[in-house]
Amino acid sequence: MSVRIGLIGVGMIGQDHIRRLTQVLFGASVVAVTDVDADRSKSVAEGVRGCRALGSGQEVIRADDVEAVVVTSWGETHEEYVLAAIEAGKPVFCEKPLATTQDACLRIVDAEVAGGRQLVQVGFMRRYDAAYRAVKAVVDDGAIGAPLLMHCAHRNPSVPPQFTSDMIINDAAIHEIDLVRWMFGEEIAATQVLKPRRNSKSALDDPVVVLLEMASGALVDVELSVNIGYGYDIRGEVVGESGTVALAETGDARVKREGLRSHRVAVDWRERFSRAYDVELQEWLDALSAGTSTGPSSWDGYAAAAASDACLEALRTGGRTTVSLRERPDFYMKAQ
Ligand code: NAI
Ligand code: ISE
Repeated sequence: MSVRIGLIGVGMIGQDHIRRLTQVLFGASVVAVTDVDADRSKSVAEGVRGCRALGSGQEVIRADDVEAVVVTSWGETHEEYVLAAIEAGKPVFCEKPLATTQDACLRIVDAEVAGGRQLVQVGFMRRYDAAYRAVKAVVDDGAIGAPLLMHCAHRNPSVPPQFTSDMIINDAAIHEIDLVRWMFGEEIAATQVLKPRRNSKSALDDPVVVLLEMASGALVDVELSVNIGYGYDIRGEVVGESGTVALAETGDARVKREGLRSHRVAVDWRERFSRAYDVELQEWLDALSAGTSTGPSSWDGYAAAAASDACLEALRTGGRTTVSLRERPDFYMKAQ
């Protein structure tokens, strides 16, 4: 069975997801796209067999032949489209963040619960990355004892001009926020954000160090640098009671020449997480075909946004901010 998809927002990741949905994965066709940049959506639609450009996200969601929706527009626009997809009773894959605030995420959670069907999957693709899965397997196995600390680095070579200091938290750090909830199977209890000396090449509060206190007391530090220049570099190391486990750097060829050893650094997230996006969207398609749901849910999107709101508050006040979550509805209790 092939799922007919409508996609909203044909920018970088939108185009990359169209390529994988139509050329890499099984069981999907992209039949409609839209973008606030109408020329861009027209030119993207022209490159995809059987696809047309529509005038708005709402038109895409309402189109009779669109069975499922992919939202890859800017974060602040996600809420409107996810709510409309739920209203239309259509499954929706929404790129992270589910929405940029916890209040907006709660409106999505409430609408989904009221509709009685789990329709939303959030694009937290690191859960599908082979290197992160290998780290989690070691942690879950107990091989390094109880986890005490995790050190993470999230470095972008550069970010577009519209990227704000808040987005370092709610667009970039949101990945680690979700990742550690998944890695340790527990919630984040409190956050702090530290601002070291600023990168003179950046117009933002950049870098920042985010501290996440897990409910168990384990502590996670995340360095976020969004104008590091040299490449896209994602790191992680868990320190346990009796050992450590570090994220492998994937896909690198080690070169030795002219007295130097070197290996490649990914240019961006498309290269580093290419396979993770493939697995993530294939599992989504497979679940749709089976009439089930899978993957990070609206609840995960909400819990991550609650922690990112707390980080933003901590960034503003310079203090420690606790994270409090609403009670999790039974609706979201199924194992992921
Ligand atoms: P982008 O700026 O390259 O593309 C966004 C597109 O959405 C643009 O073409 C823009 O014109 C369009 N757009 C904006 N508002 C719209 C609206 N109301 N209706 C229709 N189209 C609209 O941005 P990018 O990097 O592709 O990011 C898009 C989303 O994907 C963001 O939420 C971002 O956080 C997420 N993302 C996720 C990644 C991941 O690793 N999972 C990687 C990169 C982006
Ligand atoms: C971007 O939107 C992504 O989601 C990438 O995965 C992330 O590493 C980057 O920092 C974000 O800007």
